[in-house]
Amino acid sequence: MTKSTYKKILLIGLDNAGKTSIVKCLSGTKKLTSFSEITPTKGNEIISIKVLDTDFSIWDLGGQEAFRKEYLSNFDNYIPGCNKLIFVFDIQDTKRYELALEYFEKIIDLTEIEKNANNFELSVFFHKFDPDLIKTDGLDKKINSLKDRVKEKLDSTDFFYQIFRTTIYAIFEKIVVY
Ligand SMILES: Nc1nc2c(ncn2[C@@H]2O[C@H](COP(=O)(O)OP(=O)(O)OP(=O)(O)O)[C@@H](O)[C@H]2O)c(=O)[nH]1
Ligand SMILES: [Mg+2]
Repeated sequence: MTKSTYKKILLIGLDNAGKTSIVKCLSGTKKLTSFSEITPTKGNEIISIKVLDTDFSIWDLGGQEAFRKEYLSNFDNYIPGCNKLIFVFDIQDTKRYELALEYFEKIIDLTEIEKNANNFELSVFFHKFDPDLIKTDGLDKKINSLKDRVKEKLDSTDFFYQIFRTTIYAIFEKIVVY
């Protein structure tokens, strides 16, 4: 029997970015109405999910201001042993791009100082990239400059990173039945 591995994931971003909804998707929620029952996360919640031989421990760090301050002051309570950090930006919340970037940059600085797991990875989710999103010229430009700022920050580190577009509304399926 193969030994199961353990991976710790930190999910970070401003309040309302969609972190808890993403966890629900990752845990395989089929009940779509459960998404409307999600309330803002108070502090941090640790969710365990087993996928094949890996036990994932997902730390969903509620993003309200008081909690953000706590993580930034005591990041050494959160980052040790972390294998993957996912930072979530709500790309529809253009008014708070600056605030989100400020938080992101502080988290990256602290991660550089504190992280100690081997093969640590970093992902950035450009979330709420919904299929019906109306991408006006203005929004496109804002998203591109957000991407440039994120890249600029991460290129100054030696982290391996990837940036993804994500949405919880990717529900169309096409499966051959005949
Ligand atoms: N349009 C859209 N809305 C989303 C998406 N993902 C989440 N939401 C909505 O965004 C709101 C906030 O979602 P949460 O998952 O509670 O956000 P959070 O980042 O956990 O917020 P905190 O717990 O306060 O840090 C909810 O109304 C969700 O339904 C998405 O992909 N697209
Ligand atoms: Mg939450």
